[in-house]
Amino acid sequence: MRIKNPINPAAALKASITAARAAGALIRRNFHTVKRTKQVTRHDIKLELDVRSQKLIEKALYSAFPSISFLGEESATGDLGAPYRWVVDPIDGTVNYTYGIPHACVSIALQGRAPTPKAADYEDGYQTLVGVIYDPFCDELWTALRGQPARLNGRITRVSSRRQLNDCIISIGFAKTPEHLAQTLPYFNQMVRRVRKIRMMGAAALGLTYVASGRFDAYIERGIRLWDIAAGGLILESAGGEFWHKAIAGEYTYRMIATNGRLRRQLAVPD
Ligand code: LIP
Repeated sequence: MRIKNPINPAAALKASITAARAAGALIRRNFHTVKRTKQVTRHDIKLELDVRSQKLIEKALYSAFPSISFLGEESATGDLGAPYRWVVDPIDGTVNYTYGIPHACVSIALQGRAPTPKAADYEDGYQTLVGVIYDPFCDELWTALRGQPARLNGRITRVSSRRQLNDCIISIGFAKTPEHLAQTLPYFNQMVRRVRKIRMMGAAALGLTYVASGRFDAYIERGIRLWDIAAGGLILESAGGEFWHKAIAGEYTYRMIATNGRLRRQLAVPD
């Protein structure tokens, strides 16, 4: 499928960086303020600030690209089957942020309908063209344009070259539902004996960028959502890594094995 009036990826990257930095500043400014919750469940918290951050990002992106639809963690606008869509997590790591743990970020991806089914990254026919992840606490900005090397604060960044699990630090995420927790615990139990260390950081987008920059050698999570992984997946692949993911039950829900490109067989998760 050929898209009429293709979007200029470099211009989309510029607009995404501006929006990510603005949302990052909002998140940073409110770090020590009382957090107003919008929704609290057994394993998750949603803040009013999640909505404010998303509104700020949506406004900034809309002013630059009024025709592109918007799929955010908090809400969606426009035709989500359109040739292009933004996929945004306004605060990834909200529970960390709520508890005053400075490990959270903004994640912005631009996706387009793939020209052929083979070129699609996701089962619904989309591919990620631009990825931006900004950590306002470490002032770290990861960026990627499809087909170009990934960058951290402007410098090319690469995955690690470790091949043996017992040399590796892997990250495992525990999603929000009792089912995903129950499915992940036996895997955690198995892996903790086979790797150097396991880290559970609570922000999927940073989990992917940490693999992209060789800090982790792999990151695994079941029950993760598209807005948590869209930008990070492109950044990881553009840094030489492997971003294996598969749609599972639930809207925009996936299971994922993200690695430095040398470990998936050793990490394989039974169905
Ligand atoms: C979080 C993810 C994390 C996962 C949490 C939650 P949020 O995203 O980054 O990996 O384990 O359950 O989904 O809700 O902070 O944007």
